[in-house]
Amino acid sequence: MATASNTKIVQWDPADIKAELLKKYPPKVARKRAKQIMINEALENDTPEITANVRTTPGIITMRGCTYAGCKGVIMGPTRDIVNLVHGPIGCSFYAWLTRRNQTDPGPEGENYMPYCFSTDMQEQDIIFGGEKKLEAAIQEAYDLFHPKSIAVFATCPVGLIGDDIHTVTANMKKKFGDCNVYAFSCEGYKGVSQSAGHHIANNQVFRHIVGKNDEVKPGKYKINLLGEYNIGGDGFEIDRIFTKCGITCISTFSGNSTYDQFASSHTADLNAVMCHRSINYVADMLEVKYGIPWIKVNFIGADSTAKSLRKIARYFGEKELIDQVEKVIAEEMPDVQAARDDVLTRTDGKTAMLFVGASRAHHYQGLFNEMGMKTISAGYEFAHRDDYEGRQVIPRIKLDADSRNIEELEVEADETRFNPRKSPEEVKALGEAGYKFKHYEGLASDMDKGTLIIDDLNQYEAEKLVEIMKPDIFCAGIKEKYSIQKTGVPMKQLHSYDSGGPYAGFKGAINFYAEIDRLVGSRVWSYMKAPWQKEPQLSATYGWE
Ligand code: CFM
Repeated sequence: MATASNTKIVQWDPADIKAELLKKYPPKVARKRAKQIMINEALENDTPEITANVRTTPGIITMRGCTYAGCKGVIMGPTRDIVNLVHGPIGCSFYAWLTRRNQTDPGPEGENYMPYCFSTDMQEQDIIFGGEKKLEAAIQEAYDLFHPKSIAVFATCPVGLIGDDIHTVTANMKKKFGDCNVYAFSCEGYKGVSQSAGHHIANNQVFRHIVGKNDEVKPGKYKINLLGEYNIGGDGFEIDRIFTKCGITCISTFSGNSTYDQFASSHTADLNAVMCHRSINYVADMLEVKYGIPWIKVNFIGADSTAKSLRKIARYFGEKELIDQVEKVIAEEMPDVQAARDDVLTRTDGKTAMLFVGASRAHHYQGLFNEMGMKTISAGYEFAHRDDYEGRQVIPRIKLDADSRNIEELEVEADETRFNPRKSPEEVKALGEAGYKFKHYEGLASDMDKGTLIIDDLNQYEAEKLVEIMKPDIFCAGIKEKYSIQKTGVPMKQLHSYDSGGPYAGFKGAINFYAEIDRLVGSRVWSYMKAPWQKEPQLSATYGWE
């Protein structure tokens, strides 16, 4: 196997780059941003502290989204048989209408409401006189048309501002229908500093209103839930293919390609495999406390990570039959991966990448780039918390601010009849002594090289500066960054929606990714593009404080 090379010599000093990024800011802003730009020491658990999950300074063009996006779009959006009704203006509704490219497979008979955009279409008069009646009518209309098993209501900013009581409306409708679970999410866009608050709100309500509703024991031997996989570009389909081949039964995915019943039955699984730690760790913790299901961190982005995660799942169950089958699957899948890797390595080895996505992916994709011999020289999250950078061991030291306290923490206790520890304390101890980690995420910093730059809540100005100075061979982020980066002459790959590509997860996904990145970093087309003012500057200006 080819190893990632370090042929590219680092020509810049990270401290100089940091100073350059901060130079244009007024002093107060510079001081604040300085705490969110970390020069990595790669000291594993002893990385310097980074400031994260704090408000963006007004005036800065952030890459972040809102709390409603995190709740409706991210966590609940991929579930196909729940009618997801947005209480708010049509713009908010339209925004979360499948723009994330989360796919689903209902089969020929299955219910699928994902292609619809359900909205109360709030108008000025609803803002003035209140929107509860309109919401009630919309829930009734959705029920009459579709008779779904569940209707979820999502609050947008104006709903919180005018004080519509969406929880009472939904509770009344649930009682009225009798055969349809109706509940609401107070996920107004302004509720938190980013999408992250929306994840937490969604986790709480799914746990409160759906998880544990179906005790029926599903067939299958090695039963897991896959948490934090959203089936963007078909990633979840590839992971399911691999699980099926290995003989692993996925009871519920939170929430790619999922159904209401999957959530309702998730407490019957024996292990929670957490892929995106940021968005769903709350459900993992609550399932453990209430039902005794342990959780482990996995990652199915990158063929090597996929193999590692499958082995980790097999080791948990500890049965030879599963361990052997997993090895067989890896041995079957890897030759094609290796051939594709060997092919691209001649062109991609030594090239560099920058990754700025919401959270997990800026970490997970580094392994995939490593497989191509590519180094990540700078990365960061839009909205992750310190533990996603520095590892979960810092959680007790994270200071809660008013914005975090604003988000409800559910008080969960062991279920009186259904709590069942899947592993005895002795078994957990034995696995732990053998180096097996439960309930742990080591974060991004420990996987990045010394001297790399880790930047929280990167903004448009800093992104362009960073690219200008460090000239990566590829920059990965989202649609808001795509064109401004391409204009700097650097190829850009969207890691949220995958442009129109994917899947990139699992073994087949890795092969797809190698091919696409190979083409992108090998193309010089963006560097030929020059705007007239780049060829010939016509105007220049300075800020007042300069
Ligand atoms: Fe988790 Fe995600 Fe991500 Fe995320 Fe997202 Fe996403 Fe993302 Mo866009 S749940 S944190 S809120 S891995 S939508 S599928 S790509 S920002 S890095």
